[in-house]
Amino acid sequence: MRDSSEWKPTSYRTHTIDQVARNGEKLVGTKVTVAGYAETVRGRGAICFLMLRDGTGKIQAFLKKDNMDEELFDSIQSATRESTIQVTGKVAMKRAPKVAEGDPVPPPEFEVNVESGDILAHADTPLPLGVTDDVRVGLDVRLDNRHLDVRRSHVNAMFQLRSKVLQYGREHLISEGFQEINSPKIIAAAAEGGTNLFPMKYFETDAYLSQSPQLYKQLAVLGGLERVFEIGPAFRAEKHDTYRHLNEFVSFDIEGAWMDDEDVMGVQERMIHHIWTRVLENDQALIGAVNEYRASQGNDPIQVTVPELPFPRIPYCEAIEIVKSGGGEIEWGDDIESHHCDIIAAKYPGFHFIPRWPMSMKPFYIHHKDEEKGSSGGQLSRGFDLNYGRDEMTSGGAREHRVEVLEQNLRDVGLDPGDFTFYTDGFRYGAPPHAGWGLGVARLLMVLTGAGNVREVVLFPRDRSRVTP
Ligand code: AMO
Repeated sequence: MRDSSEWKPTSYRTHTIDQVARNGEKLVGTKVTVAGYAETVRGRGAICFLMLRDGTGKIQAFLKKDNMDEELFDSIQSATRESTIQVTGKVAMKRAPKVAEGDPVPPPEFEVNVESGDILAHADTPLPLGVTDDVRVGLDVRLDNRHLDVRRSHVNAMFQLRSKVLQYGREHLISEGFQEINSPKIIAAAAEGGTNLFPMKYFETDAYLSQSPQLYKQLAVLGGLERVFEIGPAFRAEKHDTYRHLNEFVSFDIEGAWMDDEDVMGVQERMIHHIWTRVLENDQALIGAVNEYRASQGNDPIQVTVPELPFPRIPYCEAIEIVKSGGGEIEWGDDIESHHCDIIAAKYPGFHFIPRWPMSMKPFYIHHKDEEKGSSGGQLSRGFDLNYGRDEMTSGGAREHRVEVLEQNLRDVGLDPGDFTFYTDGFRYGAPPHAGWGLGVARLLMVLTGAGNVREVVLFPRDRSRVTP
């Protein structure tokens, strides 16, 4: 399932299983060492077939008592499923299955004729979770046993897709001149409002876990780095219990100098376009593994369709009108909730931006949209969201770069500018206008993989009732 063609041998194997399977013809007669999990062990008496699986594929190992140490033969024959086993032997072509006349001849398959080996670790029985059998288990059991859950091929594929999304996102931003930074996660002041911070003891003083790299990515830009991005954890002490909220999530953030809200929406849509294009080009096998599982559960396949550029922009005021005309109850100044999003998504089924939110609904660092008022006369902002279906993927905006206005914004939301001097001082010596956004990685993955819950695409999720494993 993974392209391991460039992987080097390690102390435990000369080849990955996929390398043997792909190069079988060349390797026939060559001695190889492979290692993996025992998926099935069949055969009684003097012969035994071991199906061995590593992270790259599966191969049959053929064992004959006469050809090897008897004790080792017996222990492999009685090995429990998922035990880890290393085998050494010559590659051979498997006997071709009979095909009816006129039917296409399948490509040759290869096996390893085992001469020696080792059981590296025995698996306990019973397994708390079937790895290859289709046993339905709830999400909680899966998460309690994530170490086994990830061995399942569609789950493994989802986490490979997660890694690809980060890789393609990174490569796109680098191509647009952004550089990667790492901001502190132990902080003294809230970026997104003070109520949902996790407090922590920090030597003799109090500190918090960071909710967002917001203030620090801005400081990096003010400091002259111009275009930065960060992929890192964010912590929110919210008591939500939904399919899309976690208390720790990975936020994919950018910030750019000499840019406004429209400029960074452009960066966002080009990045998503690039991610989808690359997945379509390179990762059909991963999508296939997810779809194979979906089919087994009676679900429609996911389809990777590269979204058209530009994404629609539906300004907040227009979004409110769409919701109203679709029968939704909403007033100017209200948040756009999931059930409202459904009405908008019926008209705009793909990714769509909702720019120009009321200033009163956006954080203090967002820039006013000076020249424009909302339909009710309320102040609009240069803040936007990116939505897909009923979910918000991203929020962002142009930032307030005038220090007097910024301090007033802080006072307006009941915060003391004196607590933010580490941040506001960054604006005192010349501050370029700048903008940025923060994207929830797991939410984007829900769109790509068809997952119904962010927990499916987060390795070890943290929510109100889960801090282990
Ligand atoms: P915001 O708070 O909207 O904005 O967060 C940005 C994006 O992060 C994701 N997200 C979450 N994902 C899972 N669980 C959560 N509890 C959670 N909270 C947020 C969402 C959301 O759109 N500083 C701004 C960004 C900016 O303006 O640059 C911020 O953090 O997908």
